[in-house]
Amino acid sequence: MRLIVATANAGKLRELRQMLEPLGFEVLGLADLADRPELREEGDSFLDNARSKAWPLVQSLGEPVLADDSGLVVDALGGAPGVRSARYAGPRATDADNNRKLLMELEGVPAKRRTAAFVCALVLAVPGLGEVAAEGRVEGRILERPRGGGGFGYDPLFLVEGLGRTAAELDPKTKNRVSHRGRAFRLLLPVLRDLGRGVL
Ligand code: ITT
Repeated sequence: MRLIVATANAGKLRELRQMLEPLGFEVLGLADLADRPELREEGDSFLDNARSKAWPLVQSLGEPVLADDSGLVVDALGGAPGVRSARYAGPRATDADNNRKLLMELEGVPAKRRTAAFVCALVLAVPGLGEVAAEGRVEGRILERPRGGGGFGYDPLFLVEGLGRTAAELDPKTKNRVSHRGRAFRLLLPVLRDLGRGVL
């Protein structure tokens, strides 16, 4: 069974594919679709934004869609970059630009006040049925310089609570086990299994 993942982010797609393929799904990202509606993310919550990526696609394709909206919430920055994580350093910001801006904003903030969390909202929207949503979270701390070559986005700056390693120092399986995305995914697992088996 096909499952469209409403993302243009290659890092997210890679991780979600690793989680979904063992359930028997053929996973397609936005880049695999011939034409797609413009997806807007203007909400103030990860959940609203995930919904607004999932439903226009369900409407235009008539098949199930999984959407991910995620980001980094930094306590010393009042929750920023939050839902604006992808565009933190500007509308066309790269991961490197965003990481640079984050380090600048946190300059002089001591280690014990650099607490943060990654949050991920997943919405599975199924035509004619409705949606299920889940949110996952992982706690951590922002380092003063990047470490590790894996993952994507803010991973090299995010020291995962209790592991002593950044998210970019984890192998893909370990990242999926402890990450915000992995946690949200496991909450949706029973429904995804039923969808995959065609009994939803
Ligand atoms: P789509 O909307 O097409 O899915 P996007 O990259 O714009 O792609 P978001 O609006 O959800 O997605 O932004 C997510 C931001 O948070 C983006 O800057 C990511 O780099 C960052 N992010 C999310 N999950 C992450 C993770 O597991 N590791 C590192 N950074 C992450």
